[in-house]
Amino acid sequence: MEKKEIRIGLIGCGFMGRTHSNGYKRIPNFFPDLQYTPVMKAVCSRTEETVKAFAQQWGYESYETDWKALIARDDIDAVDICVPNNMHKEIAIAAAEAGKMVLCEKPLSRNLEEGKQMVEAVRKAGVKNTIWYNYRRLPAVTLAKQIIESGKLGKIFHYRSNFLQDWTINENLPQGGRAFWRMDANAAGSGVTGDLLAHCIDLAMWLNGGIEDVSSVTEIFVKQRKHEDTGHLEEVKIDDACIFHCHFANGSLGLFESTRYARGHKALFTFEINGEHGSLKWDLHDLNRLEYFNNTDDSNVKGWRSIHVTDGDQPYMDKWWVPGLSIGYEHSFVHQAADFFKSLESGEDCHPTFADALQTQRVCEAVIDSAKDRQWKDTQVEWKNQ
Ligand code: SOE
Repeated sequence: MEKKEIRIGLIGCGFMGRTHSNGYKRIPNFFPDLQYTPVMKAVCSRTEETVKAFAQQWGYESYETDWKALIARDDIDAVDICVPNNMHKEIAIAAAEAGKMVLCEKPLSRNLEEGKQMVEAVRKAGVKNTIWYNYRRLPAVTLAKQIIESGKLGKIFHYRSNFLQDWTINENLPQGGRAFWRMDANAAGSGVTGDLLAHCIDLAMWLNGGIEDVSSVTEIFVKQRKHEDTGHLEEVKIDDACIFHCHFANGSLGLFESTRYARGHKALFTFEINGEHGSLKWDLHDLNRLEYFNNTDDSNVKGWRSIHVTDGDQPYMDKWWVPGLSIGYEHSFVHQAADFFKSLESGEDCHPTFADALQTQRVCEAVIDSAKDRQWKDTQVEWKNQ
């Protein structure tokens, strides 16, 4: 079969640049039936030495040091944005205006206003777009979605989710710069809300529908940190920790917590959903397992079952090894890339689109506002199971 090539221009060569590049590289090997295939045409980063080395290491044909030059190239079909959040808007809008498809690392933007402009730009240009909320594409998480959609859990009462880390406890850690931009409000927009809770919220709404209103508290534990750009001690303005509760449109209650101060936890992303007939729970540290309690089981064998989601008839797993053999974090990006190319075949959207991710942005903004004003906030979310 003659493949249609999609020439990728990646902007940013940090941690996320690597995850996305790995995603593209695995496509021809593990998704050989796709009609579309990526060509790793160019990568862009400001420092020539860094970007040149990245291009060689990951197999990009060329490199640029100015993202505008990359977008201007005729031999780029899709722009993939892997830079800090404060650059998402400008690059995404320029790429869309140049008629390129746009893939963008999460979160969509620093805030709702920027997100709205990005959504409008891709809508106006009519270009394909997606946001890399990668955890949707882990087989165990996709299986959870299938079980929930089958109605087996019945009426949903509760949804709870955590994302716990501990990497910023050290008060001598700076803010800003290449390594610590996630701690700089100007670069990131928010702290754990946009960085970690955004994942929890994206999954929560995908699995359990729209979030209507929120009430939250946030905390900044270390009030001042040296800024890498200025060298001065500056006020910390990102949320170090955030807890919120909410109402879902389906009548269930939600409870969410995220922090970078949970000593011992590196990336403990979890969710649990409780329905009338059953419950599901999942955790990133054991990402191939889905725990399922089915209240309709015979009473003498009723209990939590631990499903090792590695069989060929479970989501995505027919593409990998043989039943029982695990896959990892990086595969979620391979799956997202594959789903993107598949969506080019079908002409359907590759969810979450920018418009879907804007709904997550609405919740994030309401969470931040609620903590600031110490009041419940409506989210204005419009969710149609994206
Ligand atoms: C933060 O440490 C971080 O890398 C997030 O930015 C990612 O989105 C998350 O998947 C893992 O943690």
